[in-house]
Amino acid sequence: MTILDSPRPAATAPLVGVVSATAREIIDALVDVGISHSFALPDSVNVHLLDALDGDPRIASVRVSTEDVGAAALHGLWLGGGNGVLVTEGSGLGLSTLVLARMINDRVPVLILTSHSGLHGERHGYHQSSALAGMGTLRGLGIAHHVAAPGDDLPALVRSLGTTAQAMMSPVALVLPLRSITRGKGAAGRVERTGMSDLDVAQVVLAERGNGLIVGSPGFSSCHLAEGTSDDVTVLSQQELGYTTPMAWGLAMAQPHRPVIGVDGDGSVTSRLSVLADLAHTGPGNLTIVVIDNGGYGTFALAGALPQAAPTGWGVDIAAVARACGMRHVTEARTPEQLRTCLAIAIREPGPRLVVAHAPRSEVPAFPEPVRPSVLVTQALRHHLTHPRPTTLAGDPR
Ligand SMILES: Cc1ncc(C[n+]2csc(CCOP(=O)(O)OP(=O)(O)O)c2C)c(N)n1
Repeated sequence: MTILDSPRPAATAPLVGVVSATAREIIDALVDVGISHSFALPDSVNVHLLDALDGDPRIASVRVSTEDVGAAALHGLWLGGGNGVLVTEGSGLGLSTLVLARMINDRVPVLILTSHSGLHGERHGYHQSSALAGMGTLRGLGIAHHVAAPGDDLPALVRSLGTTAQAMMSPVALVLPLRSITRGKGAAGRVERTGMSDLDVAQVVLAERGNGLIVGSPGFSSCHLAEGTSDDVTVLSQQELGYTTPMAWGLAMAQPHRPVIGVDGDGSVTSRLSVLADLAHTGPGNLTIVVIDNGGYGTFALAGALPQAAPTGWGVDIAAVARACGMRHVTEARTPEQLRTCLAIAIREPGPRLVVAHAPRSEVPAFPEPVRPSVLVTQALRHHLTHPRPTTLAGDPR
C-alpha cells in the first residue's frame, strides 16, 4: 500500500442526510419574507431548489456563472427596490466576501442560503475548502448565520432569518445540511445524449499525455482521470470552479520543459473567462488546456438533478471567446480521433493551446469522487518535482 491508497468511504456507504423540506416549501417561505429574485449557481445541496425556483413564477430566478457576480447584482437589485436571496455553496460565498463587505458597509440586506458547514455527516474531504471559505466569510465579516442540522425545520428558519435580514438591514445566512432539500414530486428526467463523453476525453488525454502533468477540474472528468492512475502523483485535480486553468498555468511556468495539460470543464472555464485573455498575453508554451464542453454542469446528474445549463448551454462559444482574447492556437474536437490529433499537435508544438472537446455525453464515474485526498497528491507532486533524486510513493529510497 502506498501513501496514496488512502482509506475512502466504500461506494456503498449509506448517504448521511435527512431531507428537511421540499423545494416548494422553501420557496413558499422565501415568498413569505418578500423575496423577489434569486441569484444562484448550483451545488449538490441546492440544485433541486434551483430547479423549482426556475419553474416558480413568484420569484425571478437568475442563474449566474460565478457567485460573487450574483452577490453584486443583488446589491443593485436592492437599490432598485427588490429583495434577493443568494443561493450558493460555501466556496461561492467565500468568493463573494468583498461584495458582502460592501453590503454590510452600506446596510444592504440579503438572505444567503449556503451549504457545506463542515459538520453533519460531510463525507467528501474535498469539501473542506468550501466549508473553510464559506464559514470563514460568515465569521470573518461577522454575518449573522445559523448552521442547520439534519431534520431542522428549514422553512421556519428561512422565514426567521429572512425577517432578520430585512430588520437588521444586513446579510444573514442559513447554512443548509447535506441532502436536506428534496425535489418534491416527480423524478428528474434523464437526457440521453450521443457523441463523445467526458470519459472518452479523459482516456484520450491519459493516452496522449507523454510525460505531461495533468490538472483536472471539479467535474466528473477528474474522477475519470483518477481512476486507473491512483499511484500517479502527476495527475491531480483542483476542486474549485474556475481555478483549474490558472493552476495548470502556474505549474507550466514552473516546469517549462514538461508539457502541462489542464483538463477543465466548460462551467469551470466560463466562471473565469478572463483567464483566456491572461493566457493569450502571458501563457507559457508548454501549456495545453482541454475544455470539456458538455453544455452544462454535468456533475449534478449524481444528485438526480435535471440537466443544469452552464453558459455554453446558453450559447457561449469558448473557442470563439479564446480567439477573441488573442489565443492563437485554438482547436475543436468532436470525436476521440479528432481529440487525439489535436492533443498530439498541442503537446508537440509551442502554445499556449486550447482544445475545446465537445463531449455532450456524461458517464457517471465508477466511484464519483476524486480517489485520493488532494493534500496527499499536492504534497507528493511538489516533492516529486522538486526532489533531485527519484522517489517512490511508498517511501524515500534513501
Ligand atoms: C466556486 C464554486 N462554486 C460551485 C461549485 C460547485 N460545483 C462543483 S462541480 C460544479 C460543476 C462543474 O461544471 P463543469 O466545469 O462544466 O464540469 P461538469 O460538471 O460538466 O463535469 C459546480 C458548480 C464549486 N466547486 N466551486
